[in-house]
Amino acid sequence: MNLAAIARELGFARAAVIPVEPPRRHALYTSWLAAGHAGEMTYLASPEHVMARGDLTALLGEARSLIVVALAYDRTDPIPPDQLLRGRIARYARGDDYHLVMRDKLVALADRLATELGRPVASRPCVDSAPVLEREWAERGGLGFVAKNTMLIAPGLGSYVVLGELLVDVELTPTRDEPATTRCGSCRSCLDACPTGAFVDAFVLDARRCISYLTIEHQGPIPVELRAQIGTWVVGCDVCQEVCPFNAGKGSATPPALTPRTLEHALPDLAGLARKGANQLRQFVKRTAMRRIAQPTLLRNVAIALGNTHSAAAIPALVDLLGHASPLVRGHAAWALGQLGATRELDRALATETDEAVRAELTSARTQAQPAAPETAR
Ligand code: B12
Ligand code: SF4
Ligand code: SF4
Repeated sequence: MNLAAIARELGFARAAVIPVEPPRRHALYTSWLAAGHAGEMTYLASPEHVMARGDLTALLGEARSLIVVALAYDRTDPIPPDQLLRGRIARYARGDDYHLVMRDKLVALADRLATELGRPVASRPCVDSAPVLEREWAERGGLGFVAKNTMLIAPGLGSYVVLGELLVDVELTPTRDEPATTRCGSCRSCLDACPTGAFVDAFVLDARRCISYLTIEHQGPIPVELRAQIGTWVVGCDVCQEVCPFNAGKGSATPPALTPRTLEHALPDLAGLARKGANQLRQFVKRTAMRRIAQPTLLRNVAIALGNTHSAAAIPALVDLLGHASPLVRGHAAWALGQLGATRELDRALATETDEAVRAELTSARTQAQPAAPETAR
């Protein structure tokens, strides 16, 4: 049976096999949790989750092998045909939700395995939120190496890949079992380029400062001192991958489902997004990875991005967001208006706003208001 060929047929860029055995980096995971780097992602620290990450048989008792796969996603940035104020959505989130795409493909892989072996195969597909040390297993199987930016880099492919695993009750031939060495050398471009300084050290990320965490996982107000550094990222962040020399090439073919839906799903018109009603927003994120983000959280991010355009053209959309039902959205719209020096709009809102937290944001924004630039900038 040629597993690599089957995986390729199903659209996976790479596949590897590891025997079911204990991970070697579980202690690094628990020390990362102990340092508080997981922030509000409390599910990562639950005793069941921590235990299962150290024992693959907790997920499938009869597991004999772990197949780990990489799916490549589109790395190109479209060129907008207009001068609209545009935000940025991380590349992995621009097409269909990779969790769904990956799961379907892993189930298809299990079916193919059963057909090849002529017997039923007990299996468990895992992707992302499953308690699996995905990067370690990918490295162990020979898919690539864990880099200083903590990404799994597959040489020849780069890091714009998502990972998935299939546990099976079949003893398959392991693809590799020698330790991979990182190929970063003396490079530290990603560590220096991170806008929020989220790397505590090479290989160690404090999620609490990461734009990906702040825009997707973190509920509630974003710490004021990090808002300006978020730039125009609305969902996720790719900076530490954009600067990486291993991503310089064209990459591999991407399954059509993972290519960006539209220009708006890559570089959204921020004012247009700010003005979408609940149904339109639901439609916009439908079957994408963005569907997991609550609407007020998404609009909070849009408000910050609008403020970070430093363009007076963002003011009308922010005034609309000041009228949103969610105090979270209103508070961040206030901050953004402060960045744009929109003192008149802030004064008007202060005359009617009753929510204490929003009033505090308005007052602080009023104090710090900078004059707006007449030009538009991305
Ligand atoms: C929590 C989480 C996050 C958190 C924390 C990320 C982090 N770096 O820890 C946040 C929300 C910030 C995040 C962001 C992103 N994520 Co995320 N995330 C996860 C998740 C669910 C768990 C990761 C985790 O356990 N982190 C804790 C650390 C300690 O574990 P680790 O990252 O596996 O790190 C290992 C190595 O760093 C190694 N290690 C530690 N010290 C050292 C030292 C040396 C010398 C070496 C060699 C190794 C090493 O040991 C660790 C344990 O095995 C995984 C899915 C999964 N189940 O694993 C996806 C996952 C890591 N994320 C993914 C993606 C795509 C992203 C983003 C690119 C999304 C985006 N564009 O916004 C960013 C990238 C940010 C970054 N530089 O990591 C992909 C990564 C694919 C890849 N090629 O690596 C994963 C694997 C999901 C998937 N199924 O594809 N993510
Ligand atoms: S995803 Fe962005 S914010 Fe997070 S570590 Fe990478 S560069 Fe920094
Ligand atoms: S930018 Fe440099 S240091 Fe960072 S992951 Fe890429 S090669 Fe490694």
